[in-house]
Amino acid sequence: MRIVVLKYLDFVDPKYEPSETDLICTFYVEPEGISLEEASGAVAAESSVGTWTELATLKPYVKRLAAHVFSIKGNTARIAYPVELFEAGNMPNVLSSVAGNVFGLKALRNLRLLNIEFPAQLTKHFRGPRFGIEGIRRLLRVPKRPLVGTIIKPKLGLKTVDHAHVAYEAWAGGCDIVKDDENLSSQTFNPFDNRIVKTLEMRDKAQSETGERKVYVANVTAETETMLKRAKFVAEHGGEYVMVDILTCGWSALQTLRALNLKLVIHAHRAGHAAFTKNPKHGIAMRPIAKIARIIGVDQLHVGTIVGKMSENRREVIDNVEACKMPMNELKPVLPVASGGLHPRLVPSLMATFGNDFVIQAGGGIHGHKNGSFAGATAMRQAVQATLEGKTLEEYAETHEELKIALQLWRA
Ligand code: CAP
Ligand code: MG
Repeated sequence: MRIVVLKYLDFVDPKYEPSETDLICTFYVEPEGISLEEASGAVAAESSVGTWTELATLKPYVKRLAAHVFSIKGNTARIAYPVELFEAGNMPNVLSSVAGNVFGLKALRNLRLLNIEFPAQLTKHFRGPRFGIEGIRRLLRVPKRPLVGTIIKPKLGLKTVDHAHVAYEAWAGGCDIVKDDENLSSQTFNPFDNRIVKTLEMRDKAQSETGERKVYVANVTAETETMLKRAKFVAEHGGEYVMVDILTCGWSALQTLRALNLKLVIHAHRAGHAAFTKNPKHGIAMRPIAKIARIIGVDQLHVGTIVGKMSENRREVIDNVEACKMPMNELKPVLPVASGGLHPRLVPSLMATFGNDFVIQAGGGIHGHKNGSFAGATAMRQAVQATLEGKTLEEYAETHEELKIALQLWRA
C-alpha cells in the first residue's frame, strides 16, 4: 500500500476561490518554530483530512476534501472547508473538525477561532430560533422598548416560597422577565417542580395586577433526558421560557432540546465561555459561539455589556450582537441579552450601544435597591423610560423617587 504524505504547505493555496458551499473559518495563528504559511497549513490539515492519507493516490476524492488556506493577512488565516467534510445536522461533528485537535498542536504557540461563516447547505439542517426577536416581542406584547429582566438573587439558597416572592416583587415593580441563575437547577433547598409551580402562580398574580405580560425563565440545565423532562414540565404548567447553560450542557444536548420543538423560548446562558473566549490570542471567540447557538436554535443569548462587570470590550460585544442579528440564511435574529453588573445608571450607555432590541438584565442592580426588588425593578423601567424620552436620568429622577435612590446608590 502506498502512503502519500500531504505536507502542511499542500493545504495552502492563495489561488483557491472558496465556493458558496464551503464553510469558512477565520483563525488568528501564531506559529511555533515554523513559518506562518506552514502553521496555517497545519490548521487546515489537522482540522480536515489530516496529513497521512493512505490510498490518496487511489482515491482522489480524499484530496478533494482537504481544506484550503486561501488567505493569510498578518496573523489572520482564512480556511475554506468543503461541505462534504461534515455530517449534515451534526454540530458537534463540525466543531470536532474546525475547533477540535488544532488548538493543541505543538506547531502553534497560539490559535484562536475568530469567526465561522456557515453555508446554507449546512444551516438548512438545523432548526434555528423558533421565536427570535419578533416572536419574543409578540409574546411579551412589547413592540419597541428594550426588555427589562432580572435574575433571582442570591444565586442559590432561597427556599421556593422566597424565590417565588422575590420573582413576584420584580414583576410587580416592572420586570418583563425573571430568570433563575445559571447554577440553580433542582437543589434540595429549591426543588425544580415545586419552584416552577409556585413561581408561575406569582407570574399570573403579577400579570393580573399590572396588566402586563410577564415571563419566567426556568433553568432546565441537567443531564439531557432530565433536561427534556423539565422542559416538558415547564410547557405543561404554562411556562413559556426555559434557560440552558449551553456550554456546560454541550451542543448535543442543546440540539436535542431544540429538536423537541416545544413552544418555549430558549434563553441561552454562556456560563464557562470565558475559559476559551477571554484570551485574545488563543481559544474560540464569542462570535462563532453566538452563531452556532443561533443556528441550533436559541432565541436569546448573553452577549456582554461593555459597561458592566465582565471583561469583553466594545469590539467583541458589537461582534456578538452582529452574530445574533446579521442576515444568516433565513435564520431568525436572536435577541441579545446584556447582563453582568448592570444597574439603572448604565441604561443610557447600554441603549446607545444596543438600540432597543435587547434585554437589560440585572440581578444585584435590581434586588440591591435600598427599597427592595419592587423599587429596583421600577427604577430600571424609569431609567429606560427616561432614555426613550430623551431625558437625562438626573432630570427624570427629580420626579421619580425609585430612580433617584438608585442613582444615589450606584454613583457615576
Ligand atoms: C449577573 C449574572 C449573570 C452574568 C453572566 C451573574 O448577575 O446572573 O450570570 O451576567 O455573564 O451571575 O453574574 P448581576 P454574561 O446582574 O447581579 O451581576 O452575561 O457575561 O454571560
Ligand atoms: Mg448569573
